[in-house]
Amino acid sequence: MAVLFHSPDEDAHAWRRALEARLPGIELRISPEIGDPAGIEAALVWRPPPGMLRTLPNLRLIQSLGAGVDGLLADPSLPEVPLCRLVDGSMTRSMSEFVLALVLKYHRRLDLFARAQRAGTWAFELPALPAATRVGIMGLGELGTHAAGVLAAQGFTVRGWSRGAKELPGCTTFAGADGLTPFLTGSDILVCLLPLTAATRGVLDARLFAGLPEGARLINVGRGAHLVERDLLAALESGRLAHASLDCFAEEPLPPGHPFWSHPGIDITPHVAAFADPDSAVDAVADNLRRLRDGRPLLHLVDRARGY
Ligand code: NDP
Ligand code: OXD
Repeated sequence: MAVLFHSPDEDAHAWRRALEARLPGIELRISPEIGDPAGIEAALVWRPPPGMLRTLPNLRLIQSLGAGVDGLLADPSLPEVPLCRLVDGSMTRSMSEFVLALVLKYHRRLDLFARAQRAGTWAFELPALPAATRVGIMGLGELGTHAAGVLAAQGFTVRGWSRGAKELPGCTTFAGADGLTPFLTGSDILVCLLPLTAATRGVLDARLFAGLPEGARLINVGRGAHLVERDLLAALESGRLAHASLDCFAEEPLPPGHPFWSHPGIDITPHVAAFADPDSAVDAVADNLRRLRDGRPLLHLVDRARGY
């Protein structure tokens, strides 16, 4: 089976080695060297240029190399073949690690101490116990559920919000539009781990910030377009939000001169919250390729109507 590989952010040769070890005989064609497009039956992709997949007449599977498929679904010419997203333990663990690091930064007041240092102030303050810090996670899917467990194990008070009702051990859960207000009221640190869909675009806006406790912190590891940027700047200005940690941006890389770069209330990371190590993620990808070959049901299919 010939399989296209396109991912500007990853080591294609590491993926080739890992796939060949699991699927002897696989023909991995690394873009732009794709050979005869008619021979390609599956595409393993992260951020392919719009229109690229439309040129493959015999494509039967689009396997995203990322968890989020908003970029793929934004391509109006995306072929109507099964689209699967990446669910992988290494990615899930790296996201939880990152969220925990940022929650600890806020819980231990490291943002305030950094500010105090810049002002030359000895801002002595001991932290409360983790249980006194309420962390609210928007999105209780593969990543949000795991992060909730890691935070709960660390002793934080964890709350979660999802579209449909869920029960998670150690986490108070809320669902849907009716659950949003009570969820927000009790979230000192808000973590966005939603997929970007028509329903969630711009969800992190002034109205939502107004529902949080005064001085709340925001961690956005979902997508940049979840956030209404001017509303964040206004919320930081008014003190409604004390600080924000942003990993994803509407435009990436964040353009030079963007007000977020120099804002004292914003920490920026360059979309690195979670990553899939090929030696781990290859198992999920190889499994779906085998399923495709054998005509068995694919795993982690995206519901295109829902958008995730
Ligand atoms: P999942 O599809 O497993 O989970 C999505 C969760 O969001 C589900 O709990 C779902 O609810 C909930 N949700 C979706 N729409 C709504 C809505 N309208 N209102 C309330 N809840 C909603 O996704 P993952 O956990 O695997 O990934 C989440 C996102 O994380 C990705 O889409 C991507 O954008 C981002 N990501 C960022 C990375 C980074 O490095 N910054 C790396 C990887 C992912 P329900 O359970 O009811 O369906
Ligand atoms: C993803 C990402 O969606 O890296 O996997 O953002």
